[in-house]
Amino acid sequence: MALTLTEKILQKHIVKEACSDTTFIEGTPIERGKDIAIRIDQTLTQDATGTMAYLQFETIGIPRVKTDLSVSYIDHNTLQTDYRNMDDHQYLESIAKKYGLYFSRPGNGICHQVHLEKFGIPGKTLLGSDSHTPTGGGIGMIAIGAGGLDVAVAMGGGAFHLAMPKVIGVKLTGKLRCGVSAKDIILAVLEKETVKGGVGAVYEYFGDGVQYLTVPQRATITNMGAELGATCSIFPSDKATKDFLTAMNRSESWTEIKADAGAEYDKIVEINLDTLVSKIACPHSPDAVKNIADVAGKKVSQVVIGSCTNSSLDDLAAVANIVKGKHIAEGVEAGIAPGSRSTLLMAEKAGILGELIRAGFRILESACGPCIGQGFAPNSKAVTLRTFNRNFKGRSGTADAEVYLVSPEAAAAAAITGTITDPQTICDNRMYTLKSDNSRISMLANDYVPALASDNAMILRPTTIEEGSKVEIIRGPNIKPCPSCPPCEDTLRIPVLIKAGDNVSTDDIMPAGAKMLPLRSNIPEIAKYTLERIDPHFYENAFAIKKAGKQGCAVIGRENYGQGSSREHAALAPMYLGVRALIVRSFARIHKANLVNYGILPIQFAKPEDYDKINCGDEIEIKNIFDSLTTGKNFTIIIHPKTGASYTIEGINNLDLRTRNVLKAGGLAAYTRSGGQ
Ligand code: MIC
Ligand code: SF4
Repeated sequence: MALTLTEKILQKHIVKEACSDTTFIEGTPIERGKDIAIRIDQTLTQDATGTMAYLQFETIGIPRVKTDLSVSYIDHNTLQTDYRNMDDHQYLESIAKKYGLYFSRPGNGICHQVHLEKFGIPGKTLLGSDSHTPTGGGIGMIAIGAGGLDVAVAMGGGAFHLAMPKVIGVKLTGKLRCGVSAKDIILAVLEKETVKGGVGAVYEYFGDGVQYLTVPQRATITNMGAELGATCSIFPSDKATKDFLTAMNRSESWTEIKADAGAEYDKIVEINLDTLVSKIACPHSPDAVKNIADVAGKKVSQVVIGSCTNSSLDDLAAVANIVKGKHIAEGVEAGIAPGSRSTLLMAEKAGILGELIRAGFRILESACGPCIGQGFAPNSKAVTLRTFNRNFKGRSGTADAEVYLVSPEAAAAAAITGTITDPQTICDNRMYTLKSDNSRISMLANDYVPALASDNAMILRPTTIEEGSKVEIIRGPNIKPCPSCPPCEDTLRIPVLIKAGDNVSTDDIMPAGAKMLPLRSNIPEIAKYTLERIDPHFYENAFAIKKAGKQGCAVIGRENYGQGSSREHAALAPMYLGVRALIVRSFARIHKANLVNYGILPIQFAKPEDYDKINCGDEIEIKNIFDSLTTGKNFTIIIHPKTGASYTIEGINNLDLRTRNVLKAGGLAAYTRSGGQ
């Protein structure tokens, strides 16, 4: 039977013993929506989610990670305004040495960019405690973002559980024109599919147009599959993949993988690259996409190039081409953060870095930086153009800034003109044509590249078990144990403290940025900022209920609740404050899994209009919870309004058996301790 690439890789990784249904037959499509468990070959963590992940991993009590390869990256918390960030770095380094992980030192680059360059292998599975882990799909991996606890379980050899996703085919035809780039492809997909179009789906790219895209370009596209809400996105592994791996001195990692001829997709989205134009995502959502020509002329005060989406050598070269011989326009501040140390070295060697400095770019560290609100915040009411993947309100560090997401070419064009400019109008100027592929610059076929690309001096290799056994874990005073979840109860009667709208992001639930990131290892402290963007009094109200020894509280949301980051702090902190149930119209995938891991009931309204009836301050009573979790029956919820008569609504119980058992056990840690798989 003809299989999609996604099915082929997932089938090879099914762990039958861990699935509730063990009837999979190799070569036959797995029923969509069916709960599956897969073996994880590689894991990655970054420092902002890593400390919690490793605190959990330590409790598993094994001497060494059980994956083929696990990497701990330092790339998020590099501002270091006091001891706390570096304390975290030291904790993570000592953990890596004790348990046999690779350790990518601060300065080595952004996890996704480095993983692509140094570790990604076509056909393998990768689980990462960061929502942009699907970047690895650019090299033909099934690469999935998850909460730290799920990654800890995978490092301990446990399977990763997910519902078999739908496979949406994206057919690319033709070739990108000058000035149009990979970023425009994914923005075009977002324009069609929206930020919730990908929930429960994998986007698989195919078609004649694929061959002309380099791996870094493909990775830009798979990276932003996270913004579609997708489980992951994937490209086949072909000649371009081989060229990339060869340039990285890793040709032995290459294998060809592709979908079978005649593979059937659940749906097909078509993008014709011959006619695609430059796009822009407008404030404050990655799917608020327009043709850049429609907003051209708007004055810009800031431009930032970088992030795991667009910080490869390809991207830097594209920028250098456009700014060559010119300067950053007066009134604009421009910054650029190369994605990795290798990229920086290669850009230096090719003369690209010098060109950027000459043009007036401020060179930022190879790290997440401004993408997560760590420095380079825009001015008040700024119009800032960024090559990043998210433009949620306030994420830049400036609440009233207007953040637009664009390609490196469009960012460069705005940097020199001072206004939003369609790069197609100025794209004939190419100096750094490392290899001409008609549309874009490629890092391939450059004899200086492999030597620099294989410089691994800033990656510590795994220790032996014997070496590891002698390592003492370094724990700074800000690293506090992960709080445990309350036991599951049969009846909950709890007040609604927040009623939120659509697309609440994890940035809204638990903000990031320079002030918050040092608190990532300290839940009682970080909990003080929970949901503050929606209700500044949430912490004190929830904490008062907790202190009074009551059962806790509930939060109501609409569509796509919890979109964005994988940070489990957005579930852990609410759990710590006593949130026991979330009732919404729909959830984002990773956040829903994190809620379950921390014992919070994720319930969906059976009738969407019931959302309109509930108000803040009403009490909800959820009855017979054990029965619902045992049998899979829907939840019965009695609403006791502040005024007026009580009424009953139904909550959908679409949780698979294992998820229900995790909730019954009071969260994943308790479930795992009790022997659950
Ligand atoms: C993000 O882009 O929001 C982050 C910061 O990388 C997060 C992880 C985190 O919150 O630490 C993500 O995408 O998962
Ligand atoms: Fe870092 Fe931004 Fe990428 Fe998140 S999206 S991993 S903060 S660069």
